[in-house]
Amino acid sequence: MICMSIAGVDPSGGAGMYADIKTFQAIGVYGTGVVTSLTAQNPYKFFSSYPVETEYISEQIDSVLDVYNDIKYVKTGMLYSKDIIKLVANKIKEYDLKAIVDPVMVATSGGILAKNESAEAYNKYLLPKSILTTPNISEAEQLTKIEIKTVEDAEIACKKLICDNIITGGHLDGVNTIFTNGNLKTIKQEIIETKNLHGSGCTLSSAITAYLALGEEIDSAIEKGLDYTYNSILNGDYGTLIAKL
Ligand code: PXL
Repeated sequence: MICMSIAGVDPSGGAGMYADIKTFQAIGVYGTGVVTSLTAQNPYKFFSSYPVETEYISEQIDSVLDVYNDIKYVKTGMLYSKDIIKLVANKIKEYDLKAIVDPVMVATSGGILAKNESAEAYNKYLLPKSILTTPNISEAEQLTKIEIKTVEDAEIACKKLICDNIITGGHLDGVNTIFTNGNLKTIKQEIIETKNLHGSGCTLSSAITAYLALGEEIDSAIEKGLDYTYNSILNGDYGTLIAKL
């Protein structure tokens, strides 16, 4: 099975494209990776980013899908600008792909992963063509304009997001709020005391993508993805853990 990540590169390896590819591989899926932006960063400090021109992102996508035409599932990470979000939405339509969108906006270290225009562009162009989005609370707030302080707020935001979604609950006592196929539910996970969370969002959305590519239904892919990410955080070793299938 093959899937694709369209994301930015974190050269320190914990987040972004490298985290995605490592996660795909650990779960047993071959990963292809289209780069939207380089960054200079480590888990503690974000120095700068260097976005790739949209024409070149387009050429990368076409060159991979030209031969790997059995790719069905695509995960998106750092897309940075409205133009890149729009391009990716168009490619998803053109190639009839199933997209899992991690609408990353700010890195844990404070680095800017998306311009201010991005929330609107996600809502307008990409989320209507996606099968799942995986925002954290702050991203869900920007996408829905709902302030999220409680699980009830998250549930309201969940129903307002444009496609099926999981709002991750790292800042809500570990309560993940999930809306799939018209049903709302929560899954509570234990909070792990660690400073080592860099890339955990990337790991979750790529793990879900890999499980979907392996044929799991959406709810089971989400549960397995949550389990995989929990174990990765516990082991402090994202993506290299062999998944418990
Ligand atoms: O974790 C979100 C994320 C996504 N993509 C890139 C990142 C980060 C966080 O640092 O650097 C490239």
